[in-house]
Amino acid sequence: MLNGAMIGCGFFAQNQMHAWQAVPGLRIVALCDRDPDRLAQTAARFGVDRTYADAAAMMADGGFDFVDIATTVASHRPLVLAAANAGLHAICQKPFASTMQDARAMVAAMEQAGKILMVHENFRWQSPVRAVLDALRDGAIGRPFFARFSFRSGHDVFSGQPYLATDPRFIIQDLGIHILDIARATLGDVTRLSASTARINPAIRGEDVATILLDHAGGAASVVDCSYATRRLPETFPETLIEIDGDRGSLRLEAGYRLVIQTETAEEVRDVAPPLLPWADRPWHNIQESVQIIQSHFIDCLREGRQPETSGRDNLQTLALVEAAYASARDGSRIAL
Ligand code: NAD
Ligand code: 89V
Repeated sequence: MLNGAMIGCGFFAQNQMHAWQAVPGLRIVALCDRDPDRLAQTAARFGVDRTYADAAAMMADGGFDFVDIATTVASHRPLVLAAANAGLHAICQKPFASTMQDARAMVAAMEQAGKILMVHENFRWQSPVRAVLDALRDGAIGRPFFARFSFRSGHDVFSGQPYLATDPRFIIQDLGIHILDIARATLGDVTRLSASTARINPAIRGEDVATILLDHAGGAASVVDCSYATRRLPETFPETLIEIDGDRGSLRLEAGYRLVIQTETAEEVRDVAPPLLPWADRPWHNIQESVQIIQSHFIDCLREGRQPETSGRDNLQTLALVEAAYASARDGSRIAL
């Protein structure tokens, strides 16, 4: 049996708690939140006895193998460093850090402690995205040379996550980070990038539209385009639509989780809709399923002593794209990575 402790009992941690309950051989034995109401409600909802307002006090009491850090970005560095000092494995929510310096410090501290650090970068674990990755790896369209990774929505994300309306950075840091990570998982690391951004919604502080052009090390080019200012039907939140051209065919992950693979001689259409887990609700079920998949992956890695696919070190590459996108959008430059 492995034991874990959750830090942060807010909006998204509820999904993480549900997902932990579905992982065999795993218990969340302690919860921590500075907000006493959220802490008490989450403890009652998931039947956890040990509760703390202070993460240091919880880690000092111990009795668990890892912490799951489900707080917003400002607290990530002190909490990950505290986990390293306490000799605990850690999962940390995205965005992992708001500077590369913070991110590198967290990776170094966990590596020195000899503990596993995974970033909860869950979008590449969505089963429709995995279907695309599998098709590519099976050679369904040959060698990819172009892709578009597109997330365009008018869904109100601000009511559940009010900080998204007030943070100076919005769509690249919150959502684009996932889509850039999918682009890396699909076509490999990036050598050059340029980006432009816009703020369409006057009621928010940061950018709600971003268009990012990427050159990948393997020779392919891609476009990552994101918008929370797009009013269209069908509303596709929270689907990432993907199209990839290869030298032997093309594939498209279309709205409604329809995967179309075309070659010169055949067309195959697959329904790759994610299942609606018993605790999930539409339209979030796609994301919720990926939470269960990534958390199961983390536990497999702990048991087998191997690095997660979405480790802290891997996430440095995704974060570098976020930083480069903001820098490019600011001054119009094309950035080498
Ligand atoms: P939230 O504000 O609703 O919850 C965060 C909680 O952490 C709050 O209850 C707060 O009191 C607590 N907290 C903050 N610092 C703390 C500390 N040092 N010690 C103890 N408690 C502390 O935020 P949220 O919407 O749940 O988002 C949390 C993170 O999850 C964000 O980084 C967000 O980007 C991410 N998120 C990820 C996904 C995804 O699909 N991967 C979806 C939504 C949110
Ligand atoms: O996945 C996320 O990080 C969320 C949302 C889908 C709303 O962008 O914040």
